[in-house]
Amino acid sequence: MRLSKFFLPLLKENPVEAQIVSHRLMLRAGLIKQEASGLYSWLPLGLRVLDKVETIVSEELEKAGCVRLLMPTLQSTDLWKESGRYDALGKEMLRFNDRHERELLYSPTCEEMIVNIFRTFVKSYKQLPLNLFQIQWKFRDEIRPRFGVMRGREFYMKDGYSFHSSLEDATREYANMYDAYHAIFKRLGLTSIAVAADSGAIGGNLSHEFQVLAENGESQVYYDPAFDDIRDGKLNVTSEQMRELYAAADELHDPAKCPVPADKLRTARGIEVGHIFLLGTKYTDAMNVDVTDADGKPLRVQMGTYGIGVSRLLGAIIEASHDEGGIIWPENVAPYQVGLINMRANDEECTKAAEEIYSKLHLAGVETLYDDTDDSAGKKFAGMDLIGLPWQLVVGPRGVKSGVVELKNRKTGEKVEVSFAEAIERVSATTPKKLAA
Ligand code: P5A
Repeated sequence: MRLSKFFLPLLKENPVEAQIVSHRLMLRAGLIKQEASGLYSWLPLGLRVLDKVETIVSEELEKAGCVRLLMPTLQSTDLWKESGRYDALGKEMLRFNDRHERELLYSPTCEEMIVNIFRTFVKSYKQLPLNLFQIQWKFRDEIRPRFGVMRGREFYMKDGYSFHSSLEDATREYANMYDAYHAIFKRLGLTSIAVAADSGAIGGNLSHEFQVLAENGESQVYYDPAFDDIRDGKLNVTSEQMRELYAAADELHDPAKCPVPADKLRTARGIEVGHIFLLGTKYTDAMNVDVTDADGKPLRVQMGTYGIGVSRLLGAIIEASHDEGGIIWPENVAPYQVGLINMRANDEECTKAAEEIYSKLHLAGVETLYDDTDDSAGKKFAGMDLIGLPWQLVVGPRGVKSGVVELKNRKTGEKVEVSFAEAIERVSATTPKKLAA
């Protein structure tokens, strides 16, 4: 993409309304624009990252055996009256009437709708287990939207729902999702800790929040120091061993029952990027959902539900990966892999070299943002640092004469002078490959 043709409104000044670094950087780097409290437009650069996060979440879930579908953002309130949750979400749930005076709501979550889809089509235990998910906009009229996309009113959520013929099988799937979530967050460049949590208005008897530790997190978490060693690569544990380690959200932490001695216990702030729930029969009881068992008798269906804050993840990734200059995108979610800077757009030799490198990067399948504008070098460098692409490739008049360009790694700051061919080779070597189907 040529910057001269792109739409990248960067802000020079720190926006006053942004209290935390990720919100500030998302506004300054032209990723989002606030439209009203808790409502954001996704500008082209932000949308590219959102798409990449969505793709990774979707690929990993399909790998773990889940099947994707899509439900509408609006639904009738009838099903919520049936489930008994019509009043449970109170003012967080946005309700309104259509032209026929039928009451609708903007989905804050979709347990009722998916259960209704399930009972329409699935009649036999032989069709189980089934794990369906969507990635769709949700609306919750949060009392205090803040920190940009971190706590929005409209936000993008991955919501998954699984159906089982026994509680034992639902518990197995809960563990499967627990592992899939760790894999997802790892691929996004994040380390997550799963903490025992309260299941709130969603319900069920067992739930875990996936927390990414960050100073600006809204949650307080308590955990075994072993998690720090796992994060730092000093300790390797199996998924079963990890699930045995103590980790609890604020509301469930009980010092009297905590097996980790007080002087060893770690506490930190965290961003809740995911939340899984073992539901049991809460919704299938309320909505009367059975399948037939092997003897043709009715069998009550067991469920689990699994959420990921897809839009919130962008805030979490930036909180975990930035410096004074701006964002540092992990390769897997970077909107482009390389920023190609033509230092002298009015110099014929320079432009010829930059154009040639641009087309070779394109042929090599490397997503490139090519700054072909006639802005000053200083502005170009600051802009590239701010938007945080993994690599910067600088084409200047001096280097072009001797056939070299400067390759800068955004994360380490390391700069090397290399031939055109080597620069292209190095950048394409780190370009994320698509997951094999
Ligand atoms: C699980 C999927 C649920 O809604 N039902 C369907 C269950 N869980 S949850 O914990 O309430 O939400 C899932 C994840 O969504 C993100 N999230 C938010 N992101 C941005 N702004 C918000 N206001 C917001 N509310 C929830 C969180 O990451 C949460 O874990």
